Amino acid sequence: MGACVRDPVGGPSVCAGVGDIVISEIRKDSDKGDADGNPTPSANDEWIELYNTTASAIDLAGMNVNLRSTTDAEARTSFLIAAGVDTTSIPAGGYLVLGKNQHGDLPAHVDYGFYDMIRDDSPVTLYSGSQVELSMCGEVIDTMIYRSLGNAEIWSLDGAAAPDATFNDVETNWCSGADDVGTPGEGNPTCGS
Ligand SMILES: [Ca+2]
Ligand SMILES: [Ca+2]
Repeated sequence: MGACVRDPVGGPSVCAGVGDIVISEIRKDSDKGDADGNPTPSANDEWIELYNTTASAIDLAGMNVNLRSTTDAEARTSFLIAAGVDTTSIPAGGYLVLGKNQHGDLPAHVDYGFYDMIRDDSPVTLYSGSQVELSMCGEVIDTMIYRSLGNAEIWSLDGAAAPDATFNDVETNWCSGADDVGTPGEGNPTCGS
């Protein structure tokens, strides 16, 4: 992890390095709001699980999460993880779950809510056939791509090894869960088990 000069308008105090934070599991929901069509927290909402590969906690405030379709250049959006109400620090060797929920009104398995970043004309969602990219201090920290995922489906990085920014580039290292609950905030099961 490399330190960077603090941005004068409130950027991150410390920048995560490439591969420090890894996308390890996602739950897709193609609706504009959450899966219920409202912001009330529930187990049905979209989320993205991140893993900290380093030996230090990292404050993710200032990290951008970019979502874009791999087939439709117009289908793209992004949101910034902002310091404030919700948890933005990801523990060493631990997880942080970003959920499509309102700040301060989160289900138990979500640490940070991004529902508030949704505008009617620009829904934040995991597009079907999507690239998810994390960037911080102008550097891409991790990217993962999946080709297709049905609504309310879980996509989990194989839990046989610790999440890794290169390992998660390979689609065959991911698998769909047997249920639509997944393991947000916890290690993933081994694919095929
Ligand atoms: Ca990657
Ligand atoms: Ca998990």
